[in-house]
Amino acid sequence: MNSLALINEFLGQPPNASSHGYQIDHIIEFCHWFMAALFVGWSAFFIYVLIRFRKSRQPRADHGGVRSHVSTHLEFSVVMIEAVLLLGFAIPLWARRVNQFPPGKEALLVDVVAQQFSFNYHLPGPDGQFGRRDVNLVSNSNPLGIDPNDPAGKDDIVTSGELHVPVDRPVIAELSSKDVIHDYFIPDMRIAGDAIPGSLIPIWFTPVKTGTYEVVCAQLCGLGHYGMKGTLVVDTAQDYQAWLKERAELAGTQTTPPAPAQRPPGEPLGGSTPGTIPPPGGPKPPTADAEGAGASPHPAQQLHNAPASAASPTP
Ligand SMILES: [Cu+2]
Repeated sequence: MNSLALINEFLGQPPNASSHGYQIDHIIEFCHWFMAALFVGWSAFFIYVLIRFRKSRQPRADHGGVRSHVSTHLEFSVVMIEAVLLLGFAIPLWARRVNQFPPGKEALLVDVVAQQFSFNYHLPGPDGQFGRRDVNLVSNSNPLGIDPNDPAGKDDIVTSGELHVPVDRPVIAELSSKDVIHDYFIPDMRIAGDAIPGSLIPIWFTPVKTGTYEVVCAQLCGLGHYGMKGTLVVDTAQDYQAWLKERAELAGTQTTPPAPAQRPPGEPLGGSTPGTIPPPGGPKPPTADAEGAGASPHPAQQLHNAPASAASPTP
């Protein structure tokens, strides 16, 4: 489905690649045209008033004011259009996003654990079970703290930076963070969600076009925020299976998952709080390993078993 998207294109919005994105694009496009009409209308009215009520023509102020009801009707129409936009389009679209998750069996489940300054992915592997994650097991070589003694975690896939998903299959991503608040944003998929330490926030989308898309962090999360990017590759079903196989083989040959991304230039060394540089001679900040690992109890397990409606985040 193609839509007239002149303003969206003008604003630099990339083409949509998800099943629900067209609706979002329609709303954004319509709102911009509506605001443009309002801007032109109110500007014309303002200029008319300046001329019509100029001092030379109206030397004495008329305290009776306007007697015509045109402006009242206009204002009522604007309120009606805005109410229709909000109640008829925006709220139903939002409700579908947060309440109507696809069944866990149909969807691809992935845990996204953000950290300064990269996104880690945890996939359950062929058994469909996520291995236990423990904050105390987090280390540079085990960035998600996966318990090596949990049989469910033996076939799990951990990757950083790049995620592959199959086309035309819903993806449920459960977001959490190891350090500060990040935001997992895939502009082409028209989806974003905050990754908050101590919270599990599920989002879902269905990619409809194969390709390589940019993932960015949309919360100012530290000095290296500008470099917090990743890649989402939407594969055909065969390519996705091949990627899974490759990842599984890689996991077999190397006992440790890939190390987290290096700190981008500009970020102070050490596990200090983002954006803060410890004063000279001050106490040493704790290392990143000692902090929360986003290793929430077991992120996706509840999501798999819970009814779809229960998977929505509570405000
Ligand atoms: Cu971030």
